[in-house]
Amino acid sequence: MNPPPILESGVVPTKPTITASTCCYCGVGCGVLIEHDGERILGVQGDPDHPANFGRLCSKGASLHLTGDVDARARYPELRLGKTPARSRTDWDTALDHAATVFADTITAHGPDSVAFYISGQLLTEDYYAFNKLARAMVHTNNIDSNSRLCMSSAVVGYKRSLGADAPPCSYEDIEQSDCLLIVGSNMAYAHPVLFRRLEAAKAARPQMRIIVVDPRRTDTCELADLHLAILPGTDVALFHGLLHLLLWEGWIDRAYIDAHTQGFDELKLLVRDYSPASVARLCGISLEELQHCARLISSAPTFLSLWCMGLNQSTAGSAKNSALINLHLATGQIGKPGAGPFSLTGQPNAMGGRETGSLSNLLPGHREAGNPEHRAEVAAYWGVEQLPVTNGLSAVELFDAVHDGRIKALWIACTNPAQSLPDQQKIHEALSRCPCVVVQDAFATTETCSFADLLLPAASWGEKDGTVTNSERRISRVRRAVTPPGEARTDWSIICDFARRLEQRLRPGRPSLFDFTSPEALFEEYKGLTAGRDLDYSGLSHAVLEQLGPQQWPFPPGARQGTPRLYLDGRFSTADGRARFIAEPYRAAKELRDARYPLLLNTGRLRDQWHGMSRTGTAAQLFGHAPDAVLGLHPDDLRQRQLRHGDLVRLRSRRGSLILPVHADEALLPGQAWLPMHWGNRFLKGLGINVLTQPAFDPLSKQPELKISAVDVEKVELPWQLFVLIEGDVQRHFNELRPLFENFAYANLSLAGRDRPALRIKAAHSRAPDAEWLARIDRLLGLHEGAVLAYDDPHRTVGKRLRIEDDRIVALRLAGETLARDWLQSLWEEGRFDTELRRWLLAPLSAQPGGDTKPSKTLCNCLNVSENSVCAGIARGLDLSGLKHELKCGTSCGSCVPEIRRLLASRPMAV
Ligand SMILES: Nc1nc2c(c(=O)[nH]1)N[C@H]1C(S)=C(S)[C@@H](COP(=O)(O)OP(=O)(O)OC[C@H]3O[C@@H](n4cnc5c(=O)[nH]c(N)nc54)[C@H](O)[C@@H]3O)O[C@H]1N2
Ligand SMILES: Nc1nc2c(c(=O)[nH]1)N[C@H]1C(S)=C(S)[C@@H](COP(=O)(O)OP(=O)(O)OC[C@H]3O[C@@H](n4cnc5c(=O)[nH]c(N)nc54)[C@H](O)[C@@H]3O)O[C@H]1N2
Ligand code: SF4
Ligand SMILES: [Mo]
Repeated sequence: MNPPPILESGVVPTKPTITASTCCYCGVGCGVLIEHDGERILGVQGDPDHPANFGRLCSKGASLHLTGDVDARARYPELRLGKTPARSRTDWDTALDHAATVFADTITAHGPDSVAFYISGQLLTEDYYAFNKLARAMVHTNNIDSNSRLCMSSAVVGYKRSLGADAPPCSYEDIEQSDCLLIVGSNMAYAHPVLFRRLEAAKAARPQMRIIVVDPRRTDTCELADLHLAILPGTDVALFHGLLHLLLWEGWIDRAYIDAHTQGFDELKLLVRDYSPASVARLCGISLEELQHCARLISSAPTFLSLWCMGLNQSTAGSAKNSALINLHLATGQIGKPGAGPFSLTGQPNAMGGRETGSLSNLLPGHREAGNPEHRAEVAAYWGVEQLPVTNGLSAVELFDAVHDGRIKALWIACTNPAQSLPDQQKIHEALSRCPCVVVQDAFATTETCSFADLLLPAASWGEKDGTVTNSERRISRVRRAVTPPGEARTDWSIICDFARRLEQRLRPGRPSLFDFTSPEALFEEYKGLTAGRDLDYSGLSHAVLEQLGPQQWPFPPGARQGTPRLYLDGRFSTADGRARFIAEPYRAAKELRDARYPLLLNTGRLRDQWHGMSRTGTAAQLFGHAPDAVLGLHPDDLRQRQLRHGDLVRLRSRRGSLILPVHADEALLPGQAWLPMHWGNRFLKGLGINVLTQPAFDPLSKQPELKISAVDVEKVELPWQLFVLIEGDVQRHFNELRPLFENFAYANLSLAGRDRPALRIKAAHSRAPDAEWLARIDRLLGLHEGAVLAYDDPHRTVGKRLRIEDDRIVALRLAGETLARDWLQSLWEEGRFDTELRRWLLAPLSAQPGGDTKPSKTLCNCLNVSENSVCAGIARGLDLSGLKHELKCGTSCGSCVPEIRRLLASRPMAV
């Protein structure tokens, strides 16, 4: 943690305070200790007492205090009247009255289903509850869905139809205690790093533990695997059926368990008979031996646990994949005991809370169904309203279709960035620009969706709000406020309740308010009653109990003194007859197929140090060190076939749109596959973001879209005129001023660089040079038009170079025409060196860098700032992992880089 700041006078300010809270990123739900002075967050540390992480944090959690640049935050309500281009600042009363009037008028004129709410797995349970009550009890619509539709809805279907309730039955401890782990469609080394650290430690302590990773890519997670099955994308159902076929054939199933606790095995047996090992191996693109080896590992282990994430859920066969995996656990009796069970990893910090409070259009609070009349009656009675809406609500993709075709006329978006994260962005952008009223409630003003907001409501964010979240292991933790939100930003629950009261005055005047809540605690108290008697019953919990006992796992019924680590120990499931269900569904190929025009399959997912659309992580320069730019990965054979070289700019196109970006050789991929990180939207990369390529097709039951498979092709583009810009300081201002100037460029990638002195860095390319005035504007914005500026212009070759030097250091630079020296110059800037060679380079007509090729080196270890180049040099000197840790200190803090260092060690044999 940072030492307390020392004021200029030398006086140390009053002692910083520590507030315990929860990390706002992934579903591991790590406890964090926030060091602050009431106004500013000064540092974060892992909470040693939190049972999810016991003090650990990953690279994202450990840098939380470096994120959230106040210049990027939404600080004041802003309103656009009519379709004028700009919004102007307003006050909260005007903003919320305006929203209430528009929503009330729309509902009165077009009915309750003409409005919708699109919310997020990053809201707190109390926020969710307020939104749900607002939509269903007050507006009387089921049009409330969340980004969890893109994330967890297939797991919800899988658990519910196989086990009777949406309840992951395991604890993190079970991962450590298991004898055989099947990690499928999850890159937990990147996406759930602290859990992966716990797994690394468990495997080091018990090397006999077996780990199988099923993923078309060889990810960092594979560094821990005894067996990696690089199956063809989308073939998981065939794999699971093939495994069950083998287990049956070998007599490795648990007949007694099946007889006592399940239903439907005979039908499944009949189905999997057709999944012969040879045909399954062929379908999945693996060898027969690999398939058999996998079945043997599973069957010979005393305990077997599976972990999965988006590789299963984000699929048109997402529900089938989930149930086919759960089938394996039921058939082997590997559930309801320590070290065993089907354990879905949740993505967002409170995806679970969303499911508990009913925040998908088809759900209601307390694990109820919107389509079930009894459930509706129960909730209506609890809320004291006559009835709840009967019409089905729309799921995310359908909801935006309805915005597109005008059925939905007022849309409220909170804590999610659909103009970046939904598939088929062309359509989403059209929908949002057509929608008569878009309200966006976000903590950051910079997101792609904010550009469409007619009303922008500034929300408090991590470190500024109070409430609860539930992590992947059903554990409810407190989120606590440390500092005040910037400007006039307000907490989500209070925005919603305030809006709801104003809407009530218009829609049901004179009646007692349904939204008389004065604190998140009051919301929790009302909400928890809706869990009473249900499978998740946590009506025994309260904010006070959580203060006293610490984070607790549900169920936690009244009178409980501790939570419930495991479910189904007695083999009784949450179905009417207490039996789990085998689901017999055949393997179906993914909806979008390759053809001659689109011969590659594009897979998308996460990077280690970025979070989704980067509104928060994208404000911390050091989080760009590991992967600074959007790049497309292709297998080296595919590059060769297309005569592409590593680094070439390509046009990547799918049936829905296209994007220009550089291509890289990626040996972790199978030939025929392409890989793009999901994080880049239109702000950081010119274009409509990576989701302009992806398809909106969704699973018939879960309605979760297929974000992992799109048929694409690439072709080389010639963009000879290149630009490179680097400007230190005031990053957000420069971003906002410069980004609009690249609208007409074919390629423009913006990112942050550096650590202590952050800079904005832009790489751009175009078919021809822009006019002189455009370049002059850039120079003025960069402060390169006057003063201590070194300049060289070659009018014939249209090559231009500008450098601004202050205190013997580069502080701004711009290369136009060609940019060969950019990596060398960036390294000079990073090192704060004013090289004597600079002057010579500057005057040379060709701006090739002196001193050979400087290759950009990514930062492997974020915590201690160790580059890949230094690690490779260390390996060449003969260092092993512990030598590298000792000498370079890499991997000694959060450990997120250790799998990658292991991979480098394996691929570069040490010098002997
Ligand atoms: N660093 C970081 N961590 C995060 C997030 C983040 O943005 N950044 N987001 C959080 C959220 S919301 C989520 S949902 C999770 C997601 O966590 P993960 O699901 O682990 O992450 P992804 O990279 O989306 O996808 C996981 C893997 O699925 C593989 N895959 C693709 N298609 C298939 C297939 O057909 N079968 C199989 N078996 N595998 C396939 C991909 O190759 C990829 O390696 O991460 C959470 N954690
Ligand atoms: N191609 C592709 N697309 C994907 C995926 C993929 O794997 N591939 N994954 C999908 C998945 S699993 C997910 S979960 C989604 C995520 O997609 P999004 O939900 O769009 O992701 P975020 O960027 O996290 O959006 C959260 C927003 O909430 C804001 N915010 C943060 N804290 C607060 C707060 O306290 N209050 C409010 N009101 N706002 C806040 C942030 O600034 C940000 O704009 O992306 C999906 N899209
Ligand atoms: S693993 Fe990392 S991102 Fe996830 S909760 Fe823990 S610190 Fe936060
Ligand atoms: Mo997610």
